Amino acid sequence: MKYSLQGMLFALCIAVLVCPTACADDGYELWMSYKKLEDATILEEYRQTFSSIVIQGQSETLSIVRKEAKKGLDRLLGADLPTGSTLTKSNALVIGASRQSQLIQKLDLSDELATLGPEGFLIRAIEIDGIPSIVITANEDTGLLYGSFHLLRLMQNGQSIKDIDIRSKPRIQYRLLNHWDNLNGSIERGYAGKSLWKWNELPETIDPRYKDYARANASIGINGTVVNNVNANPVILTAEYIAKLKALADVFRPYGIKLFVSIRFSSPLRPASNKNSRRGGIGSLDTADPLDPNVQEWWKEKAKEIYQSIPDFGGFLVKANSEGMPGPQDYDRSHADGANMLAEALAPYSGIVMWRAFVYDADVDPDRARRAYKEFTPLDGEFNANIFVQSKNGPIDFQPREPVHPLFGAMPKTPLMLELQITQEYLGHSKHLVFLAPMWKEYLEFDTYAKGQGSLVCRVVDGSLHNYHMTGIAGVANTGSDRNWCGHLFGQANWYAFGRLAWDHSLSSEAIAEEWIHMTLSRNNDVVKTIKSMMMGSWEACVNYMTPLGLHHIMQEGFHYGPGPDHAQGRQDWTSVYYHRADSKGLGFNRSSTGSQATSQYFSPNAEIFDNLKTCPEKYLLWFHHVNWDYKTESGRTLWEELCYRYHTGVDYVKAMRRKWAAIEKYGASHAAHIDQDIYLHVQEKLATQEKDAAIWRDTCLSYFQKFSNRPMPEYN
Ligand code: GCV
Repeated sequence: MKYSLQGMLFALCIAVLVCPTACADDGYELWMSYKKLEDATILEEYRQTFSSIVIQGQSETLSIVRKEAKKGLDRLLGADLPTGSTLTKSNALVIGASRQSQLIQKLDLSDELATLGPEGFLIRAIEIDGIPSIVITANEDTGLLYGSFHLLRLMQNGQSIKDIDIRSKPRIQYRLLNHWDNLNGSIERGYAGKSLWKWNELPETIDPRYKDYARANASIGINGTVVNNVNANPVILTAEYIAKLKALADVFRPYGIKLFVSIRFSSPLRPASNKNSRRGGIGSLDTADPLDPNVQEWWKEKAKEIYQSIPDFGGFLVKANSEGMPGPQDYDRSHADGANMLAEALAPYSGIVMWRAFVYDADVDPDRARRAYKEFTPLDGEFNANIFVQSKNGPIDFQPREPVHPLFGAMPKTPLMLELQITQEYLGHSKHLVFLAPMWKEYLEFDTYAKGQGSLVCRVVDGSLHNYHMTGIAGVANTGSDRNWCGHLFGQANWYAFGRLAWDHSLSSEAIAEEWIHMTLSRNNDVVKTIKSMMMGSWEACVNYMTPLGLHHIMQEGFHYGPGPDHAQGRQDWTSVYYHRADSKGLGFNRSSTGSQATSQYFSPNAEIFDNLKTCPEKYLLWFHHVNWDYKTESGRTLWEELCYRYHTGVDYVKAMRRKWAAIEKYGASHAAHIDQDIYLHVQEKLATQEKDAAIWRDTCLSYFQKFSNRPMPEYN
């Protein structure tokens, strides 16, 4: 051997030391790489503003705050700021809660803090003992953590903080990720590798990534996580797994994140003989009837056991009587009976139940879109106080675009938790660049008219419309073991956007996109503008090349990636033909008053607007109507021509995204704008796949529908 072991070790150490700045960016740091600011003016302002970091108080959360503030400021400023607990130098960043900080006590901010709740924060430029300071304060340490991340976000965005004066608190109380992670490490609808949770290593081994995950969530205000799939394995509630859950909860706690689990309703039953069955349990009972005292006792004992290990355990998420999962209806009991039994077991510990409304039993109604509404609205008022009914944004299933679920606004006595999907099950998996904030805003800003004009979905969800006593929003996670967390680098933007909107749904998609780009990719104006322009139209483009004009559920069966408009086998409401109903006359599902009458589930005037072909927004046309091929659309084109046009427009948008991305290649690693070469190539490759597969969508769907329309394909350049 030519090289000594010592020499090799030395080289390795050097590489490790140099790496944080010189190594290629692999996306691991998400929006928190805190790259040094390039703008000399703002850099100077920040350097003048901060010469030390002063934090008074002790807690695990405060240690995290200290580390984050130092890391962030040092990296952004290219400095090495002293940290301490006394204000000796001028111009400090002072962080603390008056409970533990004399410096904060002196400021007498109690009146203002009284309005901020347990998670809100205040950031203000203010003098303390004549020393100009930037103060971050809150009622609880979690608020200090959120405030610190917010300040760092503003600085990453190059905003002046000279006269900063911000008070912020979340509009929604429960802001949760839902992981559809299985105990064997796979993820249902996961496209970024395996599950982050290494169940076989827990509780002894704590993967460092658990902390990084919690930190990322805290940075965007997410305060809870449901760690396992709603298609739940009952084993999650065994003593062995409770010990593992406790280990995770201990990691998450200082980041303000509560742990929740999905449970299987039949858990009290004996294990099923078939391991793949969705029916068995982990107990020894022969019923899971929610009105049976033994079953009730079983759940009470289980709750007690969980809370002995995890005193701040959040509660249960339940998928019941849906897609083969067991539930109270197996015993002729209602959803409310089932949810109330679990809620009673959790109530002594302040735990909650999130009972999913994703049910679509064919016996309820021939139209799948009408089923959940019909099952749940009669139960309004029958759920215990610590229960959410959790509903997806639309009445079918996270389609590229759906009208809002008619349940929103229709359950004034039951807190509704909105379930969004961050993972792109029906939106190109982690292969397509699709920025989802504009879609989520479309739902949040939809006017239900439940209590007249202005009854927006966001007001249902934040509780202001019906005075809900608790409020919640959940996002089905897109994270996995891939080094960059989300598979596609731009998938990170959706995780980020979900957290930001959960905190404040009034933020615009543009503002969120801009923040994320600045923090993740570049602060160069041209680059930011270009990338933002790619992101902003990417969802509409995806709708166009997959399911324009209100089409839905025409994906490849099961896999849900490519097109499968001809799928006609098996369960009817899983086939494509059930949804598009193409025939020689036209296309679309008649849900109007002459059809399934799904339009009648909406409040007036939405019901009438959707019901009338002439007033129905074109984005929902084929959702609510069966439309003749020669029907004249708003553009003057016939339905057939418009359909062709939309499919082409979608693909053209992806082509344009590729061109735009190519145009920023000049901003390589050597340029101040600094798009890392590896990131550049990663996105370039993904966009090439997206263009190819978008064209497959267009060509497959158009040639399939042409067989029914019998009209020529218009020419496009
Ligand atoms: C977790 C759809 C998805 C399923 C998912 C289900 C649900 O049907 O395809 O993978 O199951 O929704 O939300 O429960």
